[in-house]
Amino acid sequence: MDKLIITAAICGAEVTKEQNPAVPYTVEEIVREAKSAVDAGAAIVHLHVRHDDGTPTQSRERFQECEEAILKECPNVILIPSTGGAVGMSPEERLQSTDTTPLPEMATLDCGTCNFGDEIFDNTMPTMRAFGKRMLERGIKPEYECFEMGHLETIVRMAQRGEVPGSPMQFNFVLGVLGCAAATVDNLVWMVKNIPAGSTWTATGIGRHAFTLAAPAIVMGGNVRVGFEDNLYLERGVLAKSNGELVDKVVRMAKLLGREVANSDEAREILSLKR
Ligand code: KMH
Ligand code: ZN
Repeated sequence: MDKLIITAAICGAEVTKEQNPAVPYTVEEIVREAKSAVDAGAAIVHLHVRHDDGTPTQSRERFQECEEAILKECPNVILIPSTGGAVGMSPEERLQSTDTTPLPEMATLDCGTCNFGDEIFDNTMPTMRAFGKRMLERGIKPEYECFEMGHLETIVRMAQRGEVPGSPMQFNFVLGVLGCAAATVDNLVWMVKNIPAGSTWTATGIGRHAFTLAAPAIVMGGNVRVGFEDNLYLERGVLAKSNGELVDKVVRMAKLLGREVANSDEAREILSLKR
């Protein structure tokens, strides 16, 4: 079994300091949280950025500033900037995160429209095609975000048609978003059974499912994402003081279950990234 790749989703677009004071907004706070996650064992940082007041933004300049600042502190980390942004942003706005210098090695590509709490997260087929085209042209490897079973079937078909980058594909199964597929082991197993041979995958459990989905992913040979974007608590009633604490819990789980943790270069090898 390959080593375990841990991704830290350090910021997200929706969570706030009112919910957990350690949620980062400023460049300095984002660097602090990225470093805490990498020091704890994360090979990848999934990045959203904010204005200083916490408002989510997909500004190219803000991504550039944050990525440069993170890479100064964590020169080897793999960054996966979001092209999902926040609900309601236009595709053009969202794609700015694929415009930085150097280009990101990877970026998220969301695989279908879905409910997102009380709102709609809009990812039409033309939007997905445009994002796929951009990543094909720029050699950016997508991490395919699947919130629903149909998302997986759709993106695999689009890859077969050459509309988005194909084999080897990297999937992130984000389970437990209100309005989407639940964070159950059954759903995770269904997803994993339906990916093309040679693909890699990550499991992300939302809220209290962060660690209950991490455990099966570790034993099934998948990878794990945790972080404030997905979950603010270390355990029931205990807010995490940093993203590093959430990553450290996964590292400890992996150790207990006998799985080694990959560093960023090992993760590049597993994900077939060319640097
Ligand atoms: N903020 C969510 C609406 C991604 O990063 O690509 C979308 C999201 C997915 O976080
Ligand atoms: Zn995200």
